[in-house]
Amino acid sequence: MAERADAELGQLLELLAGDPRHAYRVGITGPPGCGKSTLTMQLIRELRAANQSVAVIAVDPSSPFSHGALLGDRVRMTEVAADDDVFIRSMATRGALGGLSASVADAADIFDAAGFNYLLLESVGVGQNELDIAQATDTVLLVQTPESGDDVQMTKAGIMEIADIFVLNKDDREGGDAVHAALAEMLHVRGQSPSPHSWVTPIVRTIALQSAGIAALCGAISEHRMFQERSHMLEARRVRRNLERVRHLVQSHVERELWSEERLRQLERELGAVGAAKPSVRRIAAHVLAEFWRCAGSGREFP
Ligand SMILES: Nc1nc2c(ncn2[C@@H]2O[C@H](COP(=O)(O)OP(=O)(O)OP(=O)(O)O)[C@@H](O)[C@H]2O)c(=O)[nH]1
Ligand SMILES: [Mg+2]
Repeated sequence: MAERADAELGQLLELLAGDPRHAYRVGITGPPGCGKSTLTMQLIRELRAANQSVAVIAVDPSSPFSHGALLGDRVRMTEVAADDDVFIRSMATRGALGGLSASVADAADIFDAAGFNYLLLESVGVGQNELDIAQATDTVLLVQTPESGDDVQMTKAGIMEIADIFVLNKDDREGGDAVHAALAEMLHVRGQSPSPHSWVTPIVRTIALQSAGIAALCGAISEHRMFQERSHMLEARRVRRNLERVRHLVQSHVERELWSEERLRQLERELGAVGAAKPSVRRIAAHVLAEFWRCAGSGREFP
């Protein structure tokens, strides 16, 4: 429903607004096939054992990397399908208004109001996705594997920095120690030192297929949550998130108003007109803006 972003959804979100409940949002991202879905399944088990209800959104980035893996995920996830306190759905990002973070945030509002304790958000890390995940969640798990040795050095700094917790999954395979060392070195270079005011990104080693390391991972998530609550960073993170959402909504509304098909065609004609001296692009832009403000001020519709 949140993908439709229509008036109905707007009304529903309006009704839900002001509900003080919050599902704690955990993002699980990392390269294709690193074990995100398997880890998600294990986290569901662990959280259910602690009597926590869990909603899961598996984001399908509609990219050539996903190879229809989501279908496989769904099959595996039928294991928990009968449990009323677990809700799983996948969302396509293709064509979603405002991209991943906007539609996920709308869906998350609905899960909040439904009273879920946790919301897990799985998304394959490609391009902009990781940054959207960080935007939409309270704790980000960045999953690596023993095979991601060279990637640790190569991954853009900005991506590594979104990790609140590193998960080194598939630790049953060769090479885990080297990747662990590379991650630890990177964190050291970043100058992380323990203090009550800064979070030291832990590296948790797991074998999701064998349920190994999952309790430690849940422990790390709880600690990050408590750290953020104590330091009021959680509140700040949620305020920042909502600020971005408001900004996005306003921006896309203004964009839609400004750039009708008709206006774009008209501008194309103006810019392509032969003969008479053409006004500069700056002058045309100023003209469009002036017209827009005039209409906004007078309550008239922008032509
Ligand atoms: N050896 C080993 N294999 C694992 C482990 N965890 C997951 N796998 C396997 O790795 C493959 C991919 O796992 P998924 O959980 O689907 O990975 P994913 O990151 O969700 O994949 P995408 O959503 O396609 O990006 C599957 O065949 C899993 O069984 C592990 O700890 N050790
Ligand atoms: Mg998956």
